[in-house]
Amino acid sequence: MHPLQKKRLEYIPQIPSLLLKPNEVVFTRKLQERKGASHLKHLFPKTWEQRGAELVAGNGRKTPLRIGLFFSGGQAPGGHNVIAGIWDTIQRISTSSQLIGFINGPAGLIEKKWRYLKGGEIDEVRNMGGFDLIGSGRTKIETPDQFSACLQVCNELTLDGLVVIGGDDSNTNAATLAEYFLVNECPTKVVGVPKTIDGDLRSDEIEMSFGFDSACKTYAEMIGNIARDAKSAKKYTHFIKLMGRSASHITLECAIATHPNLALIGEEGKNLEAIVAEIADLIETRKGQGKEYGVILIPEGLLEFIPEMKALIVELNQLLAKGETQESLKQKNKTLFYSLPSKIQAQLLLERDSHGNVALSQIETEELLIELVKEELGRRSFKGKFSPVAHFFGYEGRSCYPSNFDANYCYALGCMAALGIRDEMSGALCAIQNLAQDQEAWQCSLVPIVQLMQMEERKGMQKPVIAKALVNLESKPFLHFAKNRESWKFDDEYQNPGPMQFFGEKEITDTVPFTMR
Ligand code: FBP
Repeated sequence: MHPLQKKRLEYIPQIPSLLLKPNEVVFTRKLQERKGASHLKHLFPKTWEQRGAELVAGNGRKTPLRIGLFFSGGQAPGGHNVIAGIWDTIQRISTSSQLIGFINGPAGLIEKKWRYLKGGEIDEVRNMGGFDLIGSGRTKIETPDQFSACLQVCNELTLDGLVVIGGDDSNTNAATLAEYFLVNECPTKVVGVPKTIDGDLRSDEIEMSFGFDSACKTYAEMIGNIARDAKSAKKYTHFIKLMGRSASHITLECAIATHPNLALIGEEGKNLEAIVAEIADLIETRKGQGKEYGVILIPEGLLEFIPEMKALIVELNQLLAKGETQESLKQKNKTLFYSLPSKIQAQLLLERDSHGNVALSQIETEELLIELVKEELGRRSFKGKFSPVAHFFGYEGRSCYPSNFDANYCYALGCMAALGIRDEMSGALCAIQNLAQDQEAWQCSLVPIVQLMQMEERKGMQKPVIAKALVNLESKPFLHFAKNRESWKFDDEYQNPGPMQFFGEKEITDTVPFTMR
């Protein structure tokens, strides 16, 4: 075993001491009024009324628990620590407690594919990246048969609780399952854990989804290296697409960490022409300074924010959901579609996932921009050298070692999920406030998922879903970025954060994301 792997396995996550004494704490409902859209009340009659809960001192129940869990959606560093946190907590409550892992995501629950998870194998994945202990999947639980299969499996396995470790779509699944179980008098409680490197599962109470910190640190290291290489070789303009399905949080975080020459933030809503002109201007001006190189960050979700591309994607989604083709597009969208390079056309038509999302990670936006910028420079009779290199950083950041922050955060989330189930909370998401502070200041609560939901069009129909948190253009991190980006364009203030650190000075090992501070 690699010595680093050995060292990481031995790392003890730092969490609020309260969470280590499950018998001395309880989740208690908060007194404040419930929040959330009242038009969802009829869809969630049982869970809509529920208020959030906070962890306070009290006598916790000591009876053994049987908990099932699954990972859902894309990998995010720290997932295994959620499992470790659940396991350790239920063992601290009673050594007769049992943990069941459903295999390959929600499909494992529907198809009754599961196995007991035991201490020994959990010890082997503590502080490790990936979801390989039980796998993950993107199946949406939506048909009446799927709901009734889930209920039957939870009843047969006599589960006290089910933990859904997932992002916005997966926790939408958690909310609908919780409601269905309550309506049908199934005793299994459903608790969610906020996972996604995209960082878009956020609210006033959910300061961050797990995995974002580790993924951004991995990408920032790579961007920093490329920037240094660009400045040394002085011959390439690097177009780097960064994962993060819709929101541009990852790009913003990495931009603040590395100071690229340009970082596009989808939420600014620029049209394609303006984006291409901005890049061409950058290249021309830098050429004037003798700098025929550069680094440009592109968020994976950019296309969905470009007004004309968004209209095209929305119409395509509707047509594909009805089994129709691009030939039925309205004229304006059709003209745009056929004006795109054929590779991009094919990528726009790729199969949607079971939640109706377009496969943005597969669309080569970086290549599209390179092509359009080449054309634009041609129109401007640009005389300099433009040698673009395209990169996509995505999967490399999803299963890396979790940072100390994610290792700690995930272990704490796992402890909370187990306690939430013991205290019979359902349809709630684990949330920790004050994450940027020392662990003893962390405040642990459960947020009703329905509070985070709204109606959106999916696969051509209005569906209740958790609203994705986009980059707030009024927020401190964005304003910091906006204030500095002009000088980053031309002054090459590249930062090189280097590899994520686990040992040594706390100010290097235990940093939290810039966009969370
Ligand atoms: P989740 O929202 O499920 O966490 O997934 C995030 C993500 O990594 C996105 O950033 C990306 O667009 C997508 O998954 C890629 O999905 P896939 O693994 O199916 O290619």
